[in-house]
Amino acid sequence: MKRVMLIEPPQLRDWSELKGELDCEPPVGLLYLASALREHGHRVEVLDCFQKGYDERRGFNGKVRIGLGDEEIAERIRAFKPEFVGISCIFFFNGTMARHICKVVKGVDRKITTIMGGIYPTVYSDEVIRDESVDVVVKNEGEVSIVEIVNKGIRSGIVHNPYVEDLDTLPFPARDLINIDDYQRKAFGMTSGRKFTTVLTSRGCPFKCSFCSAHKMWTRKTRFRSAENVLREISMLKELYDIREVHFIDENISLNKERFRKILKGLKELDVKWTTPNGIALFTLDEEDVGLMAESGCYSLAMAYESGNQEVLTNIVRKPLDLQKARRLTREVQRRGIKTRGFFIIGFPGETKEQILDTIRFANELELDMVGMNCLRPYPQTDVYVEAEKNGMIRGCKADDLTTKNAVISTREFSPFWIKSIIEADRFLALNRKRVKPFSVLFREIFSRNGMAAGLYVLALALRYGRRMGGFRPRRGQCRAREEVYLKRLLN
Ligand code: B12
Ligand code: SF4
Repeated sequence: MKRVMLIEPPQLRDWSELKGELDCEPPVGLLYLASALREHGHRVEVLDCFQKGYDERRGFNGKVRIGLGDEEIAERIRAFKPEFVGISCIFFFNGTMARHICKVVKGVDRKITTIMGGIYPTVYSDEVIRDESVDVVVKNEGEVSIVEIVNKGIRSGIVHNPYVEDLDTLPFPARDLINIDDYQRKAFGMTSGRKFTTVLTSRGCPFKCSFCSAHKMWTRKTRFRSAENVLREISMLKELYDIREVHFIDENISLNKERFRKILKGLKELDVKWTTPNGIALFTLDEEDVGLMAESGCYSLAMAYESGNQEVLTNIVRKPLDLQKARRLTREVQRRGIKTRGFFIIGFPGETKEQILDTIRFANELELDMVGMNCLRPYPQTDVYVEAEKNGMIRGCKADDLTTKNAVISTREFSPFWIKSIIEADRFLALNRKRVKPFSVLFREIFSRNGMAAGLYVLALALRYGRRMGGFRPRRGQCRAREEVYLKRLLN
């Protein structure tokens, strides 16, 4: 039996990201590693520095570090006395922080073996292994490798194992090592208020969107857990932790229709609400699916449209999404009373300013409940990265710079500054204004609340619609005309 500590590092963010509530979800990857290690008789502790120090902010390398401080982390390592410490880095822009935590571990005891895994060390393995605080780098999926390292006592080098073929053979994530109650914040900006947690039902996506880095981690072959295995996990979550809502964090949960529909049927029977905060691929769905999703407890959906211009979507983003279909399905989702959130990306090499404005018009037209307008981050080894680098569009850009609000690409058409100003402009463009809901949805929302809560909700609605009718807030038609004038100004 060996003692292994698994660490989720603090997160580095841009100061501008601190405006809203930050998402904080359980480190599912580490929990999968923990259960694999425990199956082999090892003792494991999980330290989520981001969650444990959620309210702590410190300056770090010109950014803000959110999470526990070094002294507190060192103290916890001293208390557990691990022989191995695994550090996760699933974000490119958190690489410097993850390496810093390896240094903290070595500061406690140089004899502890540090292991780093996740997409950052997978892509930058040769560079990361040269860091004197990092002993072992794991490429790609971690369950088999971490067990091999600890069992064999591997103390240095790059470890790379084949993928687990049958995901049903993996034990469920060791959620008893965290406190699920600590993760009940407004995850990804959405929750219906029930006790929730995240579940992963598949790994990998076969599509070739030019900006996406998923295949670097999982390849383009999708491996699915069986519907039965997924439903068993959810039923266990309900029994053990009283979970009433599930957030599916798959890249593409609806890819295999038959399996997806089986999961929907099971969710309905389990009476659990659900959502897809990481996005659902609209091009894999039809109207019938949307109906089944609503009936099975889906209350909110994030949808990845990326662009509102078909030419950009097809030829530059290379996402197989038809915008007419996207419009139709979005209306259907809204008609079913499901909340909508849309993800968009602007600033692709080859995109024109006018095409970027089409994306804003499209986002506006859909009247989503929430719009996530992001600038393109050229993740290493993706198609957009290769093209932008070849054409000198991202000079001097490092992994640390690939944060959500930071534009780094400059083309003949636009500068990073222009892209940033468009992102900032989304609040003037009223993209996130409240949608006028159909009466059937309003009634359902009122009657699903009881007593006092229903009364307050009706009052809030009356105020909102009163302001709109009284002319304090522009009506939809007026808003569009005003926005169009604003957009035209942005072109210059
Ligand atoms: C949950 C989640 C979060 C959670 C993080 C929770 C956590 N600590 O894990 C929260 C809400 C905090 C979050 C935030 C963001 N996220 Co996020 N998130 C995810 C999501 C949906 C699931 C992660 C997960 O659990 N995967 C499942 C597990 C099994 O995989 P895994 O974590 O990669 O772990 C495996 C391997 O990587 C490896 N491994 C991992 N760690 C270690 C450690 C060791 C020692 C070893 C040996 C192996 C190992 O083994 C694991 C098991 O096989 C992914 C998408 C996805 N499906 O992966 C996006 C994803 C990671 N997020 C992404 C992004 C962009 C963001 C945000 C910028 C979004 C935003 N606009 O705010 C922020 C940034 C946060 C920040 N500044 O640091 C991108 C990252 C892109 C990149 N390559 O950098 C992803 C890939 C989504 C996407 N397709 O674009 N996110
Ligand atoms: S569909 Fe989603 S996960 Fe698949 S390649 Fe495109 S962006 Fe990546």
